[in-house]
Amino acid sequence: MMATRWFTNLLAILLFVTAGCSKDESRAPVKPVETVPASAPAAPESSSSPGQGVGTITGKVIFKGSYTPTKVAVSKDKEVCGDVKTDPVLVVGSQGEIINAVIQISDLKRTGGAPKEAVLDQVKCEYVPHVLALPVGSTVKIKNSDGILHNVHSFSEKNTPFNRAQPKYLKEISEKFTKPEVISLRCDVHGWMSGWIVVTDSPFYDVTGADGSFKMENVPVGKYSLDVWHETLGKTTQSVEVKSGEVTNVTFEFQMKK
Ligand SMILES: [Cu+2]
Repeated sequence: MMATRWFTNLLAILLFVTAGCSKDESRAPVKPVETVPASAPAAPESSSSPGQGVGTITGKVIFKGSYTPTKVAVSKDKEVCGDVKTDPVLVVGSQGEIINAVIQISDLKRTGGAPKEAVLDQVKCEYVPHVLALPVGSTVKIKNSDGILHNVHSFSEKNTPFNRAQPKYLKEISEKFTKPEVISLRCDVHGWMSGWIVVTDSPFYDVTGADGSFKMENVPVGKYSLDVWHETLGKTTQSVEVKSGEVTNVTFEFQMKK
């Protein structure tokens, strides 16, 4: 009889302890995901050999001529998207500054360094940023801050294309890019939404800001081809020479293609 009671007590203690454990596990705090801001400047992943010396390349991308941006009427989800959009395919500042041009040194190839984890958001039915440049092997977390249905549709040849619906409850989807390529993004729900992901194998690249400027630091001394790409204006190249401890300034000028 004593043995039976002892066994019953033991069983009760075991049940109590087990219940306590599972309760604790369910309360385990969820660690927040850390992301790198999409606007983080390109890190100099290719280090120069000791004593070789490094320099800086700065510059601007400028539009010559007059340009009036195109307005696009919003046809649905106006409560989130607004009534009208400025078409982001070409945005020119008051002094001709071109935003969202991608600059890279085309004859230096990436030899190492960690890929990035970048963020591409959808805000008021626009891709933010409109142009995202990142190194080969990087992952992009595509967010939907709008709380309405978007559809992220990529157009690429070297990287596997994807076409993913992103309803309001799907806050984040993740895609990895393994080949250098310029990739177009569209939303099948909102026809005016367009964006670009530029995957580069160059260790030195940048995207122009609102003032049309770019900057690359710690570039090993040497002569290089500097490429610029813009989604509407096309591509062009200039030769640059980087000298130790000096800043090389470059200006790219574009005109509307005829
Ligand atoms: Cu959309």
